[in-house]
Amino acid sequence: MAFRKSTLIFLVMLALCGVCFGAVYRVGDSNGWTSRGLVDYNEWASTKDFHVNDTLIFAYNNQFHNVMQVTTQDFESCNPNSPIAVYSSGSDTITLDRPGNFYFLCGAPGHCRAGQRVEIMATLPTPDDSSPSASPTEAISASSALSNGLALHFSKLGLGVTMFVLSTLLGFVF
Ligand SMILES: [Cu+2]
Repeated sequence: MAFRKSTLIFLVMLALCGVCFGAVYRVGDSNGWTSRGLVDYNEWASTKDFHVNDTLIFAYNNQFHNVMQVTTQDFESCNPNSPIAVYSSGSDTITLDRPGNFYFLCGAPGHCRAGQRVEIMATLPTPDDSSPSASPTEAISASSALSNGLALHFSKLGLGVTMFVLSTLLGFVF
């Protein structure tokens, strides 16, 4: 019985974490974070619906690139000289920890001007977001459809585990 209880507690913790983690987006999908003109990052972002607690992954070669979070003004003017935060691991995970706009650019000379910058708007999650008919993404490309699907799958997984654990819990109590 003690074993069962601790297993149960573990499962509940797991389920709660599954719910609190948001979706994960790889910036630029398979192209990653690049200055070679392969990705229009603002177009990429416009096909997504970012929420607080979602995570961005910037993947790139850190010999050539980095990620700087900057102000609106520095984003517009491609100014890398007063960043809010700098990331340079080559595989940076950044959580959207508040609602509002986030501005990222690559600080390597010329890269921002070549298009290596992205503006992300994070909104608070609403219960309506999981209904497929509410999503205004009819004409999106196949690759972004795939990542949207994955993101949706992640959040549904958390919900599924919660439902499972809750029903198991109820089975124990009654
Ligand atoms: Cu760069």
